[in-house]
Amino acid sequence: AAQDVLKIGILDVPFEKGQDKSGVAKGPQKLREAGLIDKLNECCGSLDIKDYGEFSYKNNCKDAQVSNMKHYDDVISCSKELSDKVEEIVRDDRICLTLGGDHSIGIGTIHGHIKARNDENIAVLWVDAHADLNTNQTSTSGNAHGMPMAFLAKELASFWPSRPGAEWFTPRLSVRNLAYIGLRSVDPYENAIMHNLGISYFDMFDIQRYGIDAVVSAALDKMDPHHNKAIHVSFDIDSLDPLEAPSTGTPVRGGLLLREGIHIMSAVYKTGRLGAMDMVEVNPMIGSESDVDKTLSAAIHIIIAAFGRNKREIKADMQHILPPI
Ligand code: EXY
Ligand code: MN
Ligand code: MN
Ligand code: MN
Repeated sequence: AAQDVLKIGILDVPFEKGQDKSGVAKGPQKLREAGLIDKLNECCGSLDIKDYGEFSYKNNCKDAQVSNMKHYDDVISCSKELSDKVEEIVRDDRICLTLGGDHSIGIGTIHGHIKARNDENIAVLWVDAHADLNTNQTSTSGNAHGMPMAFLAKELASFWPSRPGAEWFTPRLSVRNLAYIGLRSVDPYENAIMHNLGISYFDMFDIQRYGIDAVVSAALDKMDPHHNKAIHVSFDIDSLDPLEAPSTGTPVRGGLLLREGIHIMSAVYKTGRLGAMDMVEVNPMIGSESDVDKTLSAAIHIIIAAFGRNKREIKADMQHILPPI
């Protein structure tokens, strides 16, 4: 059950070297300027928010590289320190809210979360238009933000014969504890891996057919059949339709409505087991001013849903101001 006072830790991760477009590193600052923390406090009842500020890392493996993975050295150095930071926040008994940054930061946040709680105790809900399941050998772009799930997965460890500079890293996430929602742009190798390993996913077809409420409960059942794990939600804003969230680097049409994104996070909140959440790929340098405002506001709506904003509270407020019958 949800606690009375939710303890949250917020961390900004302005990392953008997992892809080619500049601007996504400005996501965290713009989310704050758009009023994220005030809105959390206004809309989510009593919260205990600790601000961990802006994360930074030192590149301690400048010579490390693997083929076809751009800025491998930065991705590895950032992931190492980020995983320690997220571990610390979770051990502080706070729900860790990480503001990205591109999606390659999921390597560090999920690894850190697992270090804090152990492999079998965490389930990952990856909300995304993309599966982010490429290895450096299957990627057609060489962009690390298309690879974090493949990097983390136990079952794919043998596809990464060497990971120089990543001796600290053990792939500990089993794909049995993973579910996707929102997929609509999956590369052929990613598709083969998903089917070979039997990964649970709910694509736009499923959402259209069954509705978001049924899809999110099916996803929660699949990744956590006994309903006892801490849930890590990695929310890529490009899961939303570009009409709802245009300011992102790899938009794909035909996506989630904002209302559906909110519903996913409300359902996760209601489990009482949200352990960490990433909000990634918000790029305030893409699109017009109104595109950017729309995207920031969508991301904030989704985050406040994760921390308990819901319709019922709005109804309760309304009863206050309506004249008695
Ligand atoms: N699958 C493509 C690639 O690997 O390059 C596109 C990946 C986009 C990843 C975005 C952030 O979710
Ligand atoms: Mn580099
Ligand atoms: Mn992604
Ligand atoms: Mn994506």
